[in-house]
Amino acid sequence: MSAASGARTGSGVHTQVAALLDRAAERYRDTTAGEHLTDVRARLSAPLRVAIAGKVKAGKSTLLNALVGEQLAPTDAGECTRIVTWYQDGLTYRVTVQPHDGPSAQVPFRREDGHLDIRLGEHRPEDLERMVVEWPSATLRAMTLIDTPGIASLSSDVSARTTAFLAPEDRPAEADAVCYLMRHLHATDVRFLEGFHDDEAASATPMNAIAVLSRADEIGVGRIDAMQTVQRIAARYRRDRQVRSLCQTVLPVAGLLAEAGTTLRQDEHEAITRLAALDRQRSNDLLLSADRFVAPGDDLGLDEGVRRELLDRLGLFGVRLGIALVRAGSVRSATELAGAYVQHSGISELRAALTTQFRDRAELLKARTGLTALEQVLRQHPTSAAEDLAAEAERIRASTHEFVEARLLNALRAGNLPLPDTDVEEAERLLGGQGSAPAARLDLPAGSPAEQFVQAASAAVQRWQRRAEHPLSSPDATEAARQVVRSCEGILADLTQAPSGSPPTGR
Ligand SMILES: Nc1nc2c(ncn2[C@@H]2O[C@H](COP(=O)(O)OP(=O)(O)OP(=O)(O)O)[C@@H](O)[C@H]2O)c(=O)[nH]1
Ligand SMILES: [Mg+2]
Repeated sequence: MSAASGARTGSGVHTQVAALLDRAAERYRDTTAGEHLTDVRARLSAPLRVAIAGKVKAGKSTLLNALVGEQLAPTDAGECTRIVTWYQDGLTYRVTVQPHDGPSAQVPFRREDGHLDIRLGEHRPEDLERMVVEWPSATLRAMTLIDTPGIASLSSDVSARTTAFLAPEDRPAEADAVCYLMRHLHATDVRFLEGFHDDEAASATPMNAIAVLSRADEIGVGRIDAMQTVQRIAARYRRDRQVRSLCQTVLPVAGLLAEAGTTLRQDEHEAITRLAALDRQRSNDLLLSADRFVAPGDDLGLDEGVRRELLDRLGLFGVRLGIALVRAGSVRSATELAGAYVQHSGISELRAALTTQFRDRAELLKARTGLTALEQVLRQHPTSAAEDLAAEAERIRASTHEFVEARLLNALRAGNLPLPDTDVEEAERLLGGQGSAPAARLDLPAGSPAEQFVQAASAAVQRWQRRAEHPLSSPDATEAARQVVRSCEGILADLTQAPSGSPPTGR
């Protein structure tokens, strides 16, 4: 990693919070608060925790499977869908259940047709606080994914379990960030997103949330241009003030298509090819609805069971898309068809957003969770011996530039600063709103020569310096401009510390 890659943005605050938590754990040694602080400290070195949340049947588990590239999370109506389940990287394959009361226990599991089949035995889902699936996986090495039961469901105790997990009242949230799935934007979705925000300065912060318009292929009623329609809807949400103040971005994703793409089998490609060979009139009739597609009939060369399975795996849109691609000669093998499904699904864009918005700022997000946890302990177990810790926590929040950037981004997104729209857009970018890497901040292609980065950063410093000194600017706008200058100077400092000629890499 070059000096330009993150000395300033990530590790500064992380190191400070780690040192503070060490001191706090020592101060509270031999107490339950001390034990808790030791756990909180350990979280700083573990992968970022991203929860996947949303209403019942929003497509959470399917999306998780698509991200991991394996069918780990159950997508049927089985009892396991009612348990908060952690999927984390491990040295070996192991499934453990953690009851609310009592010791954790390993449970047996097996792979069946690619699915992970977990046997709970005598454990009842409602008695379990969580289930942990350890699975060696590159995706999970970068971030632990937490599948949560659907909220606002008929079964209110299941909803309550998820809400208590994501936004607990008496302890810090277990997840550092959330990927929230919604099929349309409803009031309950808005309430949920508001609830997840941490209590920092009592203002909602969109930094730790990404919204996904899920089951995107269904929004355009399965039409072949469904994904374009849904792209337009997502773009509209992204411009919406309320949505912008609640999450980083809104992306449409057809998780089912992505899951099928990452796990497509040869026989599925063959079935699509056979359907593509049908007379057009015949196939159009067949694909009018899901019911028609699986209706009994044997003149297709594909029996009913196969069609039903194909529909489960691809949805009507996926079947139509596959047939169109095969007919157009755009795909000639199972691998090419799999690639096309992945590409159409929007999962790559989501992955990129998870990387720039969450993974690249994992240290800041984790530091924030750590600080919130510490502040809670200090409030719940006040002691005069810990007063300096509270002061230090406050100092880190108030003056560490990463936190200042986060607060400013938040205010900009909420429309709370009197700046023209074009300035808001540029300020957001320079503060890391599109990703914290220098390329994202300066809007340059990632591989650009170092001089170009220096030039762009210097020009931005000058531009925002002038804004900060403008006599007619309001005090808030002046302060915001000063902080943007600080961010740009930080980028410059990192750049000039980098070995000469080396292009800046991601933070
Ligand atoms: N067409 C289509 N169907 C999907 C998509 N994602 C999920 N589904 C289907 O929707 C149903 C629910 O999917 P899940 O992934 O289990 O949804 P969930 O949000 O985890 O559901 P709960 O955990 O029960 O709340 C399944 O039948 C999936 O096949 C998608 O992108 N497109
Ligand atoms: Mg589920």
